[in-house]
Amino acid sequence: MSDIQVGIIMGSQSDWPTMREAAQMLDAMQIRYEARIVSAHRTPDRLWDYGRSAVERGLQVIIAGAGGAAHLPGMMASKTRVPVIGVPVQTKALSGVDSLYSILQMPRGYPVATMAIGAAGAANAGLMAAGILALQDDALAARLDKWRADLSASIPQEPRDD
Ligand code: RP5
Repeated sequence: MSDIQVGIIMGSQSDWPTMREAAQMLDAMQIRYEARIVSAHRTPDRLWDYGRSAVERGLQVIIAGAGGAAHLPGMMASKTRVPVIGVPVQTKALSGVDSLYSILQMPRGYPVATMAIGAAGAANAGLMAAGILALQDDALAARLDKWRADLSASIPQEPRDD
């Protein structure tokens, strides 16, 4: 069993600028992760192997991002009981609504926790993973609480004229 807690997977290199937001959040929370390109369409055997071995490798959360016909998060949820957080990557043709619907509408029995489209969704996926892991990790829970308090404190009371 490896010491990797979270697997970040994405359908393409072109998803990385979005999915890096999740990685940066995990870095900030000091969570151990790996990032891999695993395409449902282009590398289906890689997807299968990743899902088949996820439990035995000790992964606790999988963050899966894809765009367009975004089958990766749902297929991964079909293959492993490790919780899957889905990130719809923004697309040029349909602005990511295609990705969102592809990830969101799972059949009963195979849930994917679907985030918002794009960078905010990827960052929130990192935070969601942190919240799940914090249930069993007091030090991480303290880091997450501080991160949330710092964000709250950074919001000004009044708007300013720029
Ligand atoms: C999906 O197709 C990927 O997740 C990516 O968002 C999209 C486009 O991939 P590329 O053509 O940029 O490799 O599989």
